[in-house]
Amino acid sequence: MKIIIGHANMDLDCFGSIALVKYIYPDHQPVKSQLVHPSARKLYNLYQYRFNFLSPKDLKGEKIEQIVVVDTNAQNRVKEFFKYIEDFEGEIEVWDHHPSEGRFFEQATYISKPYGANTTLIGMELIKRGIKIEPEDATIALSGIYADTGGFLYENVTNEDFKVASYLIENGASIPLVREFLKILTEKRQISLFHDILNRLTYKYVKGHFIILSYIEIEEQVGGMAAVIEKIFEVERAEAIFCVFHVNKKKQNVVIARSNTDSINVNELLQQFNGGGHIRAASALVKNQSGMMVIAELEECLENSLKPALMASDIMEDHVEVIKESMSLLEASTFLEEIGHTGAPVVSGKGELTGFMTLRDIMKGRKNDQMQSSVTGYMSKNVITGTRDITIRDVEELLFEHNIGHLPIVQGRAIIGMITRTDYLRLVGKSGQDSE
Ligand SMILES: [Mn+2]
Repeated sequence: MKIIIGHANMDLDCFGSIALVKYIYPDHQPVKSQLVHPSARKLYNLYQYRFNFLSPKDLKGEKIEQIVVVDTNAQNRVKEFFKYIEDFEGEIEVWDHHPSEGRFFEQATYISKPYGANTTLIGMELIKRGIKIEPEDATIALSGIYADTGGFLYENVTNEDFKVASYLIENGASIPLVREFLKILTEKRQISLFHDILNRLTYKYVKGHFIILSYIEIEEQVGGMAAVIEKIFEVERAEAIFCVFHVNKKKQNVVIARSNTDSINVNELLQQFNGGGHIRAASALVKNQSGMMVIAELEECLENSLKPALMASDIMEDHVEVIKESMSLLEASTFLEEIGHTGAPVVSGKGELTGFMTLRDIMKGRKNDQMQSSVTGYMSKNVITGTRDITIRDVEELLFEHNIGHLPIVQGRAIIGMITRTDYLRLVGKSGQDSE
């Protein structure tokens, strides 16, 4: 017998991988993990008949000649299958998109590339071989790619993910179905939990980071709590969220944390509660403690371990080109052209900030034929400024609320730096995101 297996707690990318890998190994039987991840249950319910899954128990007493492993390379994530396989001497082929995690199967053949989704890895092979697939499989596979790349928005997304997505559309994948499978709050109790938590969020600034804390009591643990937290995190503007669920029946606390910046490592933070996970997604189980105690400890932990957030002084340009009050509009216009800027702060003889002059202001003067008059009559005098210790979040708010392209950073009335939209875009453009 030859089999295909994925990781325990099968998710959409796992199903997508199996749907495609069947075209490469038509004689292999897929075997299903005992657990299906809540995010993949709907798809599984609707399509299980297509896969014809065996369960791990069916492997008992069978002679297994070859095992194809998809979407994982970690032996502890496939141990439920190996439990039933005796004296395995066959071949193992691993199709996995986590190459950075190393190679844990000895003597296995590896097909490994760091694409956003594992489904992509297999899809690229189908494209290479010119294989056409059925629309149902294309839909399943496309759901896998959407899930693992966060709808092509996670930093892990690659050119190949888009290529395979396009191939799947060509083969009849249904976007309405994919959209249906990607809804993460699928159960009524998830939605009511979503509202309960939203009503009880506490916002907190810790060393310049904007953090959400939430505490909620529930009777018993339900599936899909992490999905609820992720949905809340999606609509809120915080950099990290920590939710403590106090489970009354068991008198224990489930802590779920998410972060959207590598500067808040929730894995390290929750290790202090014997939990863990990834930099941006982690959880912990805390027994024999009141939920409020856990919240208090979390706050203390954050105060002690968070590094200060980036401040204006970290991203501002120190050297600022300024227009002098004594200049005429014509001089200011030539000056802006020389430095290649669309605007600059205006300073008095004492070097104090008194206004801001843009090319648009100069245009007004040109229309009125006033190019020889002083900049002071045409500059805007109400200048929005920041100080060196405001956070990036404050900078963002100032830029967008006032719809300005330049934010002079001042100390008293002296200009000490400048942040532009370009600086902001550069900073946000390089911030990272986690992958599955
Ligand atoms: Mn995956």
